Amino acid sequence: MVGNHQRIVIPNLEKYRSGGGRLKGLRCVHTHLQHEPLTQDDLMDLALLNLDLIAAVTMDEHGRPQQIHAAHLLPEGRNGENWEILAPLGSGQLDMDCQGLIRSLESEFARKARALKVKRKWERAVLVSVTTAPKDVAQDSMAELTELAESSRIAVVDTLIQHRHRIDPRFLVGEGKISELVILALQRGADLLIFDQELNPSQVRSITELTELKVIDRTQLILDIFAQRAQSREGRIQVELAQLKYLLPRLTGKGTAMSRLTGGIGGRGPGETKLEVDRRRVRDRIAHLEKSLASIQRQRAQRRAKRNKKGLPVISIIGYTNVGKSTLLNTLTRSSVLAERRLFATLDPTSRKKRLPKEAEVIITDTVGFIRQLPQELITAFRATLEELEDAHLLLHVIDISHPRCLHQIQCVERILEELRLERIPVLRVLNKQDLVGPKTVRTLARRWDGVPISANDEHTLAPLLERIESHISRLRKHAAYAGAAKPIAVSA
Ligand SMILES: Nc1nc2c(ncn2[C@@H]2O[C@H](COP(=O)(O)OP(=O)(O)OP(=O)(O)O)[C@@H](O)[C@H]2O)c(=O)[nH]1
Ligand SMILES: [Mg+2]
Repeated sequence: MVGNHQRIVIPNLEKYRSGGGRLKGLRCVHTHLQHEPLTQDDLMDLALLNLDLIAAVTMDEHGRPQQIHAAHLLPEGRNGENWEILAPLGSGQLDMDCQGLIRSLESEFARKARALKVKRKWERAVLVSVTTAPKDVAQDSMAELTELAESSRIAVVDTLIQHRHRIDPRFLVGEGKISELVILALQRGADLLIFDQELNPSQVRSITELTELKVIDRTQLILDIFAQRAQSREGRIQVELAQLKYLLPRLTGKGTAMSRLTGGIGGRGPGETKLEVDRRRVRDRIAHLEKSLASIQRQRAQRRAKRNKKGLPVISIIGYTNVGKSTLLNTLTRSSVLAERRLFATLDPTSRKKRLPKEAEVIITDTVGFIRQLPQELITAFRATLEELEDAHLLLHVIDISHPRCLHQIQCVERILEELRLERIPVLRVLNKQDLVGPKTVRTLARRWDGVPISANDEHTLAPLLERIESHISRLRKHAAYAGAAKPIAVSA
């Protein structure tokens, strides 16, 4: 390598081994012209490249070697430092056992990696947010990213938020932070970086190349959760479509970045082999999936039409993810749809009949939860499922009032309803999980948001909700009879 008096440029080392708790198998020995010991840049190279050792040789005025400054990485941080700088050696004292040192370091790194592996069934990730947003907004978003990761069975070993006035378009994070990230990941046994911000293809590539870690963003994480959750044939097709559409514009490059991106988390997602194919074949696959989806959706439309002919009022439960929609459906209709403390437990809509206390029979449907920045690919893929909401005569907007960010969640749901052009359907706000909040807060919120407080898991709390639903339905029925609305509602029952 040749550099100038300020810096050296390290060539591409991609083909050297890395990962698995091992060092790079390379030592970097270079000269320093001005007697200076190792610089910050040197230490950064050490960390970023995962070098076995970095050494700088200073020299006297005749150009003869004088002192050797060397440093190596530490398997465990010490006093906030991730490397050990060795005491400078004279040029005549170079009898250190380099091989032995590196061997013992490597075995320590490997032992740590093994210990982590035994403990982990889950992948380990460092979450990163690079943002110009205010601190609390960034922290809230990060908290949600953590929930998302955990819902995808990824252990969050650390988080890092960087506030910037300007975002670096190449790496997003500043270069200094990148090396901090690499070291953090190495020490905490993480092999995955998850960014809260959407990354463009070239950012994924450059961060992957620089860090040699798997890099994904929030969108990909959500897609991944959906991929794990999809049960029905329709759901699986929709998710694969969304994944492929997300991937297509990113299929430009080659090399490590791409294979990692397509590998998804733990090799889930569309899978590497399937995606080593070129863009044309991805497009073919998309076309094929769209065709199968269309045929499934025709059947679904027939079912819908049949249901509509029966003329039963349809009540759809909607809301942010994990607020208790499925739990409410279960309690209302005594069914046992999967309800879980995970984001996006429900992907496939479920419908159940229910007879309301006073009279009418209604259909209640449970839907997929909403989330902030719901990836556009998913909205498109799930359009048909979401369109079913158009049939609803009443939307129950379930809100988790025990959630610290519930106001944001409400706003987000209302925005998505607008985007789906559903805002003309009457909405009843249902304030769920009242058991987790003090009675005074419940009263205040019920007044402020004009909602009905309930505990979805406790049947005894549902009477006021049922009353409100009944009065809505009967008002609707009068209105429908009066206005001759297109949507027929059974007057019998
Ligand atoms: N304490 C309490 N917990 C509740 C209540 N309602 C639901 N939960 C819990 O909240 C979690 C999420 O419930 P789900 O019914 O799966 O929520 P969801 O809205 O269907 O979620 P997704 O389908 O993932 O969008 C579960 O662990 C429920 O047990 C409630 O009234 N009180
Ligand atoms: Mg659910």
